[in-house]
Amino acid sequence: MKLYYSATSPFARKIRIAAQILKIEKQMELVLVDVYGAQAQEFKKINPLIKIPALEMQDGAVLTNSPFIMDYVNQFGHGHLISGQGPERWQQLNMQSQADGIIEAAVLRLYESRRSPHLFDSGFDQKQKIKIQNALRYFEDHVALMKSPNDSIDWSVAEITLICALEYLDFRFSKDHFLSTLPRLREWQAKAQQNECIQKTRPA
Ligand SMILES: N[C@@H](CCC(=O)N[C@@H](CS)C(=O)NCC(=O)O)C(=O)O
Repeated sequence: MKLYYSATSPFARKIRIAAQILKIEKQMELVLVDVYGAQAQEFKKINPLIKIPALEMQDGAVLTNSPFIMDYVNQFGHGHLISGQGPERWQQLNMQSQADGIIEAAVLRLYESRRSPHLFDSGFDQKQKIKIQNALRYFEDHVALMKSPNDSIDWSVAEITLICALEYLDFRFSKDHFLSTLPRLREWQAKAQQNECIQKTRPA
């Protein structure tokens, strides 16, 4: 397998964490891609959307979009990152979706902040910020449903995606102090950060 990634991409980080948990990282070659640089033209042949992550699977075909890639690596590694059936499955997928939404809104804010100052749309930025706050409040209220932050071996796609979202907010928007009024989530994050798979995949 080949994972096209960048060191700072939180979507790609989800897959790198999953590979560590599933102990398949030796079977996953990491290929660094700068989607904003000269490589973009070449990478377009792999993912026409020019987005990372993208995974070249065992049979050579390509899979894009991190939730689908999660599904594939979970099956490949015979893991338990996604429950097979019942309400727990939908709960995990919904939590993955909420945490992915936090990342998406944060990435949009980053892109907006990179526009020339006179083009920066503070209303758009504020809308994305509110989405992030709403979803974080959802996790604060549902933290009891999350698996133990101390033991990444037990994690599902929900915990993996949430920690990537929280660390991405710290990485790009630490000034916003998003967790200042969310003590349960803060505690969850502090414990989750002690896991080796988090420390090993953190952008330098
Ligand atoms: N839904 C996609 C989102 C992927 C995504 O937006 N990746 C960002 C990097 S974090 C990217 O490649 N952005 C380049 C662009 O949008 O032009 C996923 O979950 O994989």
